[in-house]
Amino acid sequence: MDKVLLEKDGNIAVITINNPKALNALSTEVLQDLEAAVNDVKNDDDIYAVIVTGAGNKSFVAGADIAEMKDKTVEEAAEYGRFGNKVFREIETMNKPVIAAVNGFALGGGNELAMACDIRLAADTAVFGQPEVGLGITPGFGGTQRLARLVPTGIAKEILYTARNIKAPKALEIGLVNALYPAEELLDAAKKMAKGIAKNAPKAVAASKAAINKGLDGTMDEGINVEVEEFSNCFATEDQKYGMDCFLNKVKDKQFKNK
Ligand code: DAK
Repeated sequence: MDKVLLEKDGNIAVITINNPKALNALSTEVLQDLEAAVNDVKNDDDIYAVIVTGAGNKSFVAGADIAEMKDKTVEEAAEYGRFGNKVFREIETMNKPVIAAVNGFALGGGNELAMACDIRLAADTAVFGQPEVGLGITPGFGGTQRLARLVPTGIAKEILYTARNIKAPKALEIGLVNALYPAEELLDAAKKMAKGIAKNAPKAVAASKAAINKGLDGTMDEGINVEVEEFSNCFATEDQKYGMDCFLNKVKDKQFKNK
């Protein structure tokens, strides 16, 4: 696994896309390594929050690998699209929060990867876009679906149809990213947020993520039912008893156990 680096620091994992010669483009090999890293952190009970970023200081991910894609048949393109979507869906539905630290170009599959994460923080030099129609294709790793859910539909359509890149301040203005930082401060800011999240009960954070995601796919009534289920299931955890005991006994320095 050298196309994706996995680093663990306490309860935080950092996944770094490492294909710098192609500005971290998502070749099949990169996607395979990304899936392995995602499975590793997903199954590690000591990891409470995950950061995804790109190697180097120029690019988060410059998209799917155009050189690899160019000569694909319809069937091969469908297989590539299904695999990329499977990996991104694993990130989106993972039982822990994922922060994208967008350190540069987030184009096509790069923007789609960032959108599969729960939260996007970006360098103030980052560039976002879905350039696919300029290459004769549609987005293929969930871009038509996630962008239209994240930003107003008309803005999503403008970005997709014009294939024009947008700069970080515009991405912030439309709500595509949560916050901007000077490039050299981005990873530390992402780690600070991840550590802040990791101080809370991991199972409650995971349940909140599941409730939000499942709820967004259905009606309000269905969403409320999901929330009731996720909320009540928390009462089967040790961390719920512990968290409430800490409050009642005025304990400030909590150490949840993910149990
Ligand atoms: N794929 C492959 N190589 C890439 C690449 C990419 N996406 N992006 C950059 N590179 C390579 C360049 O070819 C160049 O390689 P060498 O010439 O050095 O060998 C090297 O990275 C450095 O790039 P540049 O020389 O172009 O660097 P610049 O600073 O001048 O420009 C740039 C940076 C990010 C503006 C430019 O590289 C660029 O425009 N890159 C392409 C961005 C792009 O169009 N991305 C979207 C890709 S399409 C689907 C599945 C998935 C998808 C669609 C359908 N199905 C199966 C249905 C997803 C599609 C996409 O993501």
